[in-house]
Formats: sequence, C-alpha cells, structure tokens
Amino acid sequence: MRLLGEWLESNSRKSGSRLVLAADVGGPFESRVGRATALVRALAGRVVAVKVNWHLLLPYGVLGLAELAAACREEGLPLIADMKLNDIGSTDVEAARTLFSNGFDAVIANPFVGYEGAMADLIAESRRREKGVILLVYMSHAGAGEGYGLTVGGAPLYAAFARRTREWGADGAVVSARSPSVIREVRALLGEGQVILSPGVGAQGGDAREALLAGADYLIVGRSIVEADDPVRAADALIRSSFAFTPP
Ligand code: BMP
Repeated sequence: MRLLGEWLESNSRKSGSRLVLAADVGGPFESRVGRATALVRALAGRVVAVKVNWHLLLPYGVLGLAELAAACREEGLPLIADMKLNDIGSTDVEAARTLFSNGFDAVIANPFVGYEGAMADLIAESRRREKGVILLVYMSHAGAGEGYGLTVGGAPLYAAFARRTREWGADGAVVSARSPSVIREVRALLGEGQVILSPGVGAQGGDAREALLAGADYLIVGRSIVEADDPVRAADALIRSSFAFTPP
C-alpha cells in the first residue's frame, strides 16, 4: 500500500519542497486544463502534490482532466480532489469511486457529517482502493472560527475534528496556515504519520515559515504561484522562505 503521507514525504525528500500546488487556474474555460497541465510539468520537482478544485472540476469533470491526471502520474505527484465531500456515505463513495478510477489519489472531506453512514464508508472505500482521505479541521478564511471554532462540550470543534482524524485513521488534516496556534494544537492531537496540509499562505496573508514552524507538514498554495508572472520563480521563493525545512 502506498500511503499518502509516505508518498508526500518521499517527494519532499527528493525535491526539498513542502508545497502542494493548488492548480486553481481561472480565465477562459477552454484553456484551463492545458494551462494547469503546463504548470504541473513546469513545477514538477518543486511541489510534492497537486490539488484541484472547482476551477477545473466544474468545467471539465473528471473525464476532462485525463491529461492533467496523466501529467501528475508521470511526474510522480499525487492528485488530490478538493470537493470537501460532505454527504451521506453512498454519495461520497460514488464520488470517490469516480475520482479514484480516473487518476485521483486522494479526496478532501468534511468530518462534520460524522462517522456512521458517512465518513466510515468513505474512509473504508479509500482504504480498499489504497487511496487517501484528508479531513477539513480548521479553514483559512476570516470567518472560520464561527464554525470550526465553536465550543462544543468545553472544547473547540476543530479539536474534536483533529481527534476524529486520528481515531478514524484518515491520512491527514487541512488546517489554516493563518492560525499557527491552531496548527500547534492539532499537531498534538494527530497520530503518527498523519500530515497537516496548510492553505492560506500568500494570497490569504498567512506566513509559510510560521505555519511550518507550528507543525504544518505541507503548504497548499494557489494564486501566489498560479497567477505569478513566473510561477517557477514564485515557487522557488516560497521554498526559500521555508528554508528551515530542507530535507535531512
Ligand atoms: P490560494 O493559495 O490561492 O489562497 O488557494 C488556496 C487553496 O486552498 C484554494 O484551492 C482553496 O479553495 C483551498 N482552501 C483554502 O484556501 N482554505 C481552506 O481552509 C481549505 C481549502 O481547501
């Protein structure tokens, strides 16, 4: 079995990078997948994985992303579907099967829906297919605290979600890079080998180094690379700004 965490770590050791490319390509619909694929080729060796969101999934669907999926496979990069799956088990499993049969290696899901009849089914399907599940634990937008920070039973919801990540055996958690203190708390609650992926650096104002120092394993970065005049230079600058984390 190729565990997602091991795959990311192996890519990180080879590249000296902790960047996950959020391939959020906007602009004319017709050219998005071609531009995203060119980005993957240009940034291979500088990123450890590729995440796609509605920017590509909505106009193209998984069948339309075959070219991108092939590029990720050839470059040895896991392809993560960011649909924040949030439904009953049978529906989430249908989505996961479609993604996993078409070149995707992991999905992001919302632990809010609970285990029985929902996440249990999705996690079991992913295990059966040797694919990854990453749970949303604390988001990066300004209002995240209004949901993920709610106090439930005397503790914040994100702490319960971090415990669920460990107990349910997910591959890792998404935690905002803009909240290093939350990253620290979540890190302490996760199990061995479970990774923290942190969005929110660059365009959203978070600091790469702060997030990594707090315990994030990887930074999910979109606009500050994708929309840069020179995406390769932008990625290199981000790698340098997290210089304390070069491979051993
Ligand atoms: P950017 O670096 O351009 O802000 O992009 C961040 C990416 O991570 C986007 O795809 C966004 O949907 C995603 N994301 C996020 O920004 N915050 C979260 O809490 C969870 C996310 O998936």
